[in-house]
Amino acid sequence: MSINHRTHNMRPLRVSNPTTELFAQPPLGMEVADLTADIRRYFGNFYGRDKYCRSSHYPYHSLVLTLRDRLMERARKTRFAYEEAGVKHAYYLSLEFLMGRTLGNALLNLGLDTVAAEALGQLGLALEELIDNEHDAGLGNGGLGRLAACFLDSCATLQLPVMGYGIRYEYGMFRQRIENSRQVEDPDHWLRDGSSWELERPEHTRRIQYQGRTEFFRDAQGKQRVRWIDSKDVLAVPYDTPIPGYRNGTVNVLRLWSAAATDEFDLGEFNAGSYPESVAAKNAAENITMVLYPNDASENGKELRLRQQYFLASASLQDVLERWELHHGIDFSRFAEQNCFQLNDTHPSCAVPEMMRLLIDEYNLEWDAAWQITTHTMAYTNHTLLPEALERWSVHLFGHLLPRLLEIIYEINAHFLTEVARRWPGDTERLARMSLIEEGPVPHVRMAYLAIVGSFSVNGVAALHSELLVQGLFRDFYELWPSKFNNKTNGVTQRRWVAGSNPLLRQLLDTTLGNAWLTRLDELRRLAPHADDAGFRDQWQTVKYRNKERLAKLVLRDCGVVFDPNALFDVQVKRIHEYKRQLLNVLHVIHLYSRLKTGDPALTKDWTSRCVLIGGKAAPGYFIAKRIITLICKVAEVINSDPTIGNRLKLAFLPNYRVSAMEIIAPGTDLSEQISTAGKEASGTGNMKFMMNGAITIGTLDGANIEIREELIKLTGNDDNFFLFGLTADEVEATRGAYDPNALIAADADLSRVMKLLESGHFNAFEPGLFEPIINAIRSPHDPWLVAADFRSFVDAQERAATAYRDRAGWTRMSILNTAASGKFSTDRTMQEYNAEIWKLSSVASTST
Ligand code: 26W
Repeated sequence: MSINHRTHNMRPLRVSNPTTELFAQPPLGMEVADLTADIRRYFGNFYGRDKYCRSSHYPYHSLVLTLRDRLMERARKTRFAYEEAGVKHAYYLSLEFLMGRTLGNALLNLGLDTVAAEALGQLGLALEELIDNEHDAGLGNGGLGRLAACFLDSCATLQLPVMGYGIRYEYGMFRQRIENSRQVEDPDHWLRDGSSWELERPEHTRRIQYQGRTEFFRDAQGKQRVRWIDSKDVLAVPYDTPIPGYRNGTVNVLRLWSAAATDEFDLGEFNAGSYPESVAAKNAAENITMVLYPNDASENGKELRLRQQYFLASASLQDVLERWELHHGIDFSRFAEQNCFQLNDTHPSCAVPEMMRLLIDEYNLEWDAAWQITTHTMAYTNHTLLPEALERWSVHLFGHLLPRLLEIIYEINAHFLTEVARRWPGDTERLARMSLIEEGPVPHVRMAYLAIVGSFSVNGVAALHSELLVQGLFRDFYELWPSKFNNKTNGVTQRRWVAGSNPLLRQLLDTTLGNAWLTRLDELRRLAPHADDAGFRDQWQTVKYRNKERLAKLVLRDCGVVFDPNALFDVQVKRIHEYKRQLLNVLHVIHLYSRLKTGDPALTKDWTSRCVLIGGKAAPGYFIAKRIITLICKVAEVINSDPTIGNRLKLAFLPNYRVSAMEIIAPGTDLSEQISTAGKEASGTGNMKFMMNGAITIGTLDGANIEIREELIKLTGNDDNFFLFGLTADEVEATRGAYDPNALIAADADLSRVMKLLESGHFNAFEPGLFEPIINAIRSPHDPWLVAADFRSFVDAQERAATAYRDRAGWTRMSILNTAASGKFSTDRTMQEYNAEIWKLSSVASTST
């Protein structure tokens, strides 16, 4: 039984005898001469350019195609190796893959970095320039999307059969400009010049259904079945991007789906005599993958977003099921042993009912068999505790767009609630609480509950977060199925976040420790003894200083602010959100400013010069977050233009924070701001990038900060290497209802002075009332983020940091120890845990390196 999909603009390979002869070829050379020959051929013959070509565009694409050839060769070998070994696969389903740039990472992982630099040199080109001109693939909002990208790097490095499935957005995360101290969003048409890394695979096009209705029918065997008819269909065309492991011959695949109209879609309209309308309809179909939604924490309930989610889930499942059918026929008895889907938050959770639909309606399985397979292949990762970020879809919208899926969800719910009732007879409140349908005037489907019920594993992304999930949000489900719940603390890949972004540190680590840390980050532990070696500290400090110069250059170029590399570089970069408390950071900066302005020498005698950098995007509809950006910009203007302040304090807002900016920022940072209200940041991953690069954290006991601090304590036996402050998650909860920020402000002279400055209009001379909403938020007893509550302890921690920085040897020691203790935060460790406890895949060595 094969799924009835039509393939469109497909160019099938119809060779009478498609033997291996067709693709048998000797491996491509990896020497300088091999690269120059290929680059020349692409430049001159494929692109047809010559000595008159002045643009770096063609040399860049010629280099990329030269590398892609080598990646494709390895991707094929890797696929065949997996196939021959007959191993289980995992599929990472994610609406976001925040890949950033690819060139530098591909060269590093292929082991071609020096060879390529030399080859280009011979051709009169500078590799660094080509790397710097590459556009970021910004197909993600923030942490969740970048995590997916780091996961892929680690899976390929660990030689795990893992494939990424996502959406090929035409427009990625918006580009942020600051105009008149306000965020302005520009579209990011990253595909305008095409991406040479990807390969279109039209032969694997899938058909996706929307709308229409369902009907019962009897099949040839007289069995009652359901079909989904009169639907408006859209095609999903896959594009594959190769994901190389670190120098191991393995190349996995990230498959991104792009929407295309079907042929009959417009034909129908055309026959009805409305050609322009038919072309418009075609456009509407292709709109599905046009743009990434830029909300990182609050769901907005837009129909197009649900279309995207189903598009990804359906195309990816069809892809996997059809490949299964090709190799195993329609016997699905071993499917769950061989396949696993990891859902990156609830965004792809349509996969649960879609899997049921495909197995039952398309492959004719019985409900129980289909449910058995579904619940043994799906695993769900939660990335947030914020209630406003939990996805719910109105039943009405859901039923209109995906009628067959809604029926299936109702049936899943009926089976599920029967199980709940058996376990807790008569507990009707619990039934209502746990139902997949939230009742009310506008009933909703609860996507997180759907994901939990449909999965065999549910995990949070840091120890505290996983604990809070089972105590709070998912408590009822934990009582029902305690063994489903587990923790997988996040990580980041050291290949991109140390080796690629911090070449000077890479060099120092290599000469000190050898290069095993590139695949076993725990090796960094061996740095610890060197922290007591003055000569080594000098080398470490020199590396940091050079990286601060590089960062200062970026700040000057993009903010027009001069940062002196001798000052303490204090950095907070992440999405702008109230719970992340950029506001607390600004209040501290205002506090420092007001101290300097008193002119009282007692207050400023041992001053530590400080450069504060803040960067991040606000969701376009998030009013208060945008106003916080304006506050940062306005405070920066006042401070930076005040000659009495001079170099003692600088503040800059970095526009358009993105992956490639972080590659410059993390290595040049001294102090990493991780200051969320405890219990709100699921994990954080920027905190890990900073730590690996030798920054010291100032942070609350939140997310992975807790584990960062624990690793430092384990390594050193003390907690001297982390600037801790703030209420704990328990204390935050206990404060609710009894919070009086105005009393706190009145009782604290420093905070009073800061609020007075803010309220006096000092930072908004020509726009009275501009910061009223912010002032009100701080003074509100309902402020969920408790900014005023943590001010005192934050300022004290900042003072400890400033004092510590004045002792350069001591600070450098702390810096080294932070890098030394960061081994746990490699996604290599994270992926090994997912694999050992959830996926259970075998690693398979590829035949080439
Ligand atoms: C429905 C819109 C939407 C979109 C994205 C809601 C929520 C999200 C994500 C949960 C946002 C996100 O990126 N979360 C972050 O995930 C990281 C990786 O696990 C964590 O390190 C961060 O703490 C978490 O905020």
